[in-house]
Amino acid sequence: MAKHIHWYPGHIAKAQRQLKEKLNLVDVIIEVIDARIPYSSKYKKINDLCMNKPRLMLMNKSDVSDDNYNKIWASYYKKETGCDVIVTNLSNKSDIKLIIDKLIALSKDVMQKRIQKGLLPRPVRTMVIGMPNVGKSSTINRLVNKSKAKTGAKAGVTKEQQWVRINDKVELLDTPGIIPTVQDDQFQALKLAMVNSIGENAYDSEYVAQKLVYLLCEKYNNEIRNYYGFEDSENMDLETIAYKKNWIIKGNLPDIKRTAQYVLSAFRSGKIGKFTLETPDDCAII
Ligand SMILES: Nc1nc2c(ncn2[C@@H]2O[C@H](COP(=O)(O)OP(=O)(O)O)[C@@H](O)[C@H]2O)c(=O)[nH]1
Ligand SMILES: [Mg+2]
Repeated sequence: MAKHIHWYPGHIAKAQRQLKEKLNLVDVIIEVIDARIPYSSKYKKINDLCMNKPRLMLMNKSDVSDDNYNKIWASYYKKETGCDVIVTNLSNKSDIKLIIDKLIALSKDVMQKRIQKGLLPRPVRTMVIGMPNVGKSSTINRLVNKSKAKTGAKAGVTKEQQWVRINDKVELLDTPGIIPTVQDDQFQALKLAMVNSIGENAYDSEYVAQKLVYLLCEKYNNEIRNYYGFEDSENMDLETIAYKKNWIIKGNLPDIKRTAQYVLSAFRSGKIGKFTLETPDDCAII
């Protein structure tokens, strides 16, 4: 099995430049990360990118991540970054309201500074950034639906982008900023693949699924044993799962391909349980 995860950095410098141009237009940045991998889904050079602008961090997908670690990570990042951090499940209306409330709170500081600089008051401008698949578009959609906003083009913004009025205090850029998942660390790349943040053709699903089973066994041994029905004597691997399911292909071999897909989707949907794949300790951060 090919072990290396590949990516194609050719377009990345250009994307980074375009992202910076967009970030220049906003006052407050909404940074979305995946709560199942709070370290690997967070861009390490975010401070350089965000130029000291106030930031609201969303640790998203809390419905499929470990409640205990949601709390640990949120307070860890609050302390480390000084940003407001909220744990979100975008299906929760109350979480959408919380995001809006936090934006309004942050907008007070921003507007105060504008007034001090002698600038005219206006709604605070915000945009959503993050790696692929963390929930950027969902965040935008939920904020916009909530506001039943009318959209309107604004001067100085390219025509593909529009400011959407969330309420009389907040305007949101209707397209997210995508931070490419460039990872020089193969273990981080592997975890991004596990949560579906890397395109499927960049990795070997069977390899990633097997590593996922091992990692979950390390962290959530009981839950995994129960879900797959592993006996003490059995290897906790794809082959065993395939035989248990009776997924056999020609030559009486276990159908590893099918098993890998099953394992990945069971984890990603949260069917097995609410799991977080990394802790501040095992990432030895910053
Ligand atoms: N379980 C769960 N899934 C979510 C949540 N927010 C978004 N998603 C899902 O994650 C996937 C990627 O979301 P999307 O907004 O397209 O991510 P983007 O690539 O960052 O724009 C979609 O299938 C969403 O339905 C959440 O809070 N919980
Ligand atoms: Mg999107």
